[in-house]
Amino acid sequence: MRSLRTGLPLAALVTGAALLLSAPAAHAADTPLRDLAAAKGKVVGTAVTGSELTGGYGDIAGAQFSSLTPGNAMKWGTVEPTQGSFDWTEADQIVAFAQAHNQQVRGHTLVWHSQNPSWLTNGTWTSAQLGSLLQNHISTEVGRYKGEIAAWDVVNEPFNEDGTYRSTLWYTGLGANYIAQALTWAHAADPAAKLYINDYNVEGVNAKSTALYNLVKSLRAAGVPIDGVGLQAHLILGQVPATLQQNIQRFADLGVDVAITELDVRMALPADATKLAQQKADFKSVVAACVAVTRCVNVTVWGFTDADSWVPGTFPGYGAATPYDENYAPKPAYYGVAEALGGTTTTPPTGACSATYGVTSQWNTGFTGQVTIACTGTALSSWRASWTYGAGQQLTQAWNATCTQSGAAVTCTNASYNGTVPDGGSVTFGFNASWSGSNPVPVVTLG
Ligand code: G2I
Repeated sequence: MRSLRTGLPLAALVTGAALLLSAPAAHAADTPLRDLAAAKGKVVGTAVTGSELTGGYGDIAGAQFSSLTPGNAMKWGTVEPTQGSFDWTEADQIVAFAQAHNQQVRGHTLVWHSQNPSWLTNGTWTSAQLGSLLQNHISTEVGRYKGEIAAWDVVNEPFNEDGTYRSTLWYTGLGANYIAQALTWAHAADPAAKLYINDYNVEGVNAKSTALYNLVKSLRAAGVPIDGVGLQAHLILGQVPATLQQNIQRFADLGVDVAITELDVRMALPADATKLAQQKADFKSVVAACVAVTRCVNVTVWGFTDADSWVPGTFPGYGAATPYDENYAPKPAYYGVAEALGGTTTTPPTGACSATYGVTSQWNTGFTGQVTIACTGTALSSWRASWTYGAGQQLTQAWNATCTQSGAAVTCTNASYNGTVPDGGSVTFGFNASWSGSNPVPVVTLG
């Protein structure tokens, strides 16, 4: 039997005491995204947080994606918080996970105006000092991971919206040539890594993307090692640029690769079925534009779950920007990606409610558990959750639900006050139970 949610054998999931396992009403496509992408000659990736790479999050990251980008772990402020003292813990963890799962790593990012250590941004440096600091940083980090990184976002976000150079410590201190220098230093440290310039709001043909285009063209003409362009694609619902594919194509025609590096599609909360359907169409059209251009090599989402997205923290009132909901159930957007990669959807992705079982604490004879019922794109007015205990566990008490156990079969129905699960909302009930020997996590059925 295979988990509908992750595509992994269930046995592979049943590890760890507090593992969450859900039984979504909508079924994940049978073929993982990474296999669909491979059949199209593409790589599909996600940004990740190293500390999360266990349990259900790790299962999905490993099963569905063929590329990982550290969301923050390789930024200068993370790896060298104090000058000369390095912390590679999270970056190493992500690289090791990727290698264990036969995944590429996109290194992100070497030269940026943001998330730099304060010793760097607060220092006073001559141009020569700044140049050697940057060269050392690039040589150290790229050198450490030599042979292990498929592509580096060497320079991140160098342009203003009007196509002029952004005034950063690098531009101000070193002039526009910092870009060529950074690429050259990175190439010296790992000649096999593909070197990218990465920016946002450069998905369609506009002043900013044209400035990027002209820069790449001139770098190519000057023999500077530039292999690719990253289009971040932090998009707003319903606003995929009509010129996306044309724009990807014009970069490809310069002789560089293109990657969609940070795809997400944010919406005003709460999510509802109409918005989720639009989001599916948006994800699908972005992935389809990449599939249509041979040199578009990678589509990476900026976090695969709404539980791990930068959007709500930066745009209050907005969220639900990724292909999986906060309970790790695939959303319509997931199927949009799958369909653009040639996959077929086994059930209509109009909406789903899922039940997620978790053990919240456990002691030698008993444990406390909970089940969360969550809906996106649809709603419930009453519910029943049932499961079978496989190792003699016995319910002793339940709250926020009426539960009965007959033999191994447990059935819980809503209390008088919590039958309604709204679209975009959830309900949780809890229980105590006894166990001995082992306490395997059951699969919960809703119905
Ligand atoms: O801002 C979205 C992305 C735009 N393009 C470049 C990406 O590198 C950038 O990623 C985000 C991360 O996803 C966020 O996680 O960059 C943000 C910073 O500009 C990251 O946010 C930071 C928070 O601001 C910090 O408070 C927090 O300590 O994440 C840090 C680590 O969780």
